[in-house]
Amino acid sequence: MMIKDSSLREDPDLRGELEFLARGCDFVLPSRFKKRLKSFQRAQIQPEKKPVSPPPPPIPRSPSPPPPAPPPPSVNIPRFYFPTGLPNLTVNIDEAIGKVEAAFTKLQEEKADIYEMAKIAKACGCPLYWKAPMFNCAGGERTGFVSVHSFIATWRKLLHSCYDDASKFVYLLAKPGFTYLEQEDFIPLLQDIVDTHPGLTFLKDAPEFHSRYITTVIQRIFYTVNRSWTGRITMTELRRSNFLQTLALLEEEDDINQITDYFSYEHFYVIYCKFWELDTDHDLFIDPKDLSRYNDHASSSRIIERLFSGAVTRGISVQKEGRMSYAEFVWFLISEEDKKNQTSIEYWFRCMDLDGDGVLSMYELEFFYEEQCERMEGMGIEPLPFQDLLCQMLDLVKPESYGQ
Ligand SMILES: [Ca+2]
Ligand SMILES: [Ca+2]
Repeated sequence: MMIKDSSLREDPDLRGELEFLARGCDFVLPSRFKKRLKSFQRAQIQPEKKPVSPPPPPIPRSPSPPPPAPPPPSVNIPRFYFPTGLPNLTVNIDEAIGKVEAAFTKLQEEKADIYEMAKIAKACGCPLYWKAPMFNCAGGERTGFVSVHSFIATWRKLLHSCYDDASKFVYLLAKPGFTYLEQEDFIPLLQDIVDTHPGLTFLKDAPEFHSRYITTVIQRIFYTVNRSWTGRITMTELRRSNFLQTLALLEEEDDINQITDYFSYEHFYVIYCKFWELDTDHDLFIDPKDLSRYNDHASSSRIIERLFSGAVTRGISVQKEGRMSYAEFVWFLISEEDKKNQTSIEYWFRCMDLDGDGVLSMYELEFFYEEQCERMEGMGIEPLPFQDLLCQMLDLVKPESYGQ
């Protein structure tokens, strides 16, 4: 039996069936039926054309919002990222606060000045030399003392948001709301160490050296701890370093020269004297000519040029004026004296990576070797040809791709 297409469309029952099928079905249809279904679907999509009336002007409308994202699968992933340390539920904050309050009751008018802050730091269970940052964070810097109320408010806030030493230390030292430490944030801490550490009492009569010592220690801290070279020490960098442990050691060791990391006065003295010798006009800056005299002209003029090019220093003043500050000299000296530490390796790598592509090419190595060869020839020593040296280096390093 043949059914005409037109009669098919008129049949309400069949139309309903077709509409149902057009919505989607998953049983197999005879091919003839499929063809009809297709033409029906097309008719549904394309509304009948009315050639007489002009099309309506487009109505500007905002794009419809995207459909809401499907709800996330209900899998419980335990929290694994704790930027301020792992919360310790066994710590009783009220008990900790009680101890601090008790320490304050022993003080006149329940106020602490910077000297009495030592007792408060110990009542808080902190290393002694956290006292100045604690004092300043609670507003002591402005008024010359901290009251029990202002300190407890600060300390309670800290205990509720910081769960390990690194996060507490950053909270105390950083500018309000910051999660990293910049160089100047360390000044009050170090000034307090200069003022109160028994190993530095002789500095009392030499205030002009306070800032030099403080600058040196800050540079050493950033040289070792700020492995990202950003000028900002993060909590993660602090946790990976030995800085907080070293700071805590200061309290037990009266001879500051025993603390060879960061704080040694002898180390400062050596670094500063070397700088003083080079800085003949004592304006606290040296130029390439001054630096070339370091260690009996050991550095080549090409590497010195790179040292002043901004490859290993920050700030435009250096590049502009071709001079190196005392702070930058500290970095140079540590890198020069200890070529094995990570920062030192990166320091010299940056100097030699002329095009800054993160790879030392044969050309870059040859560029620096060339000048040393000339100098050796000048001294009557026959230098090793670069090719031979290169072979030795390639054997040693075994680079993944040849020539890099
Ligand atoms: Ca100078
Ligand atoms: Ca390169």
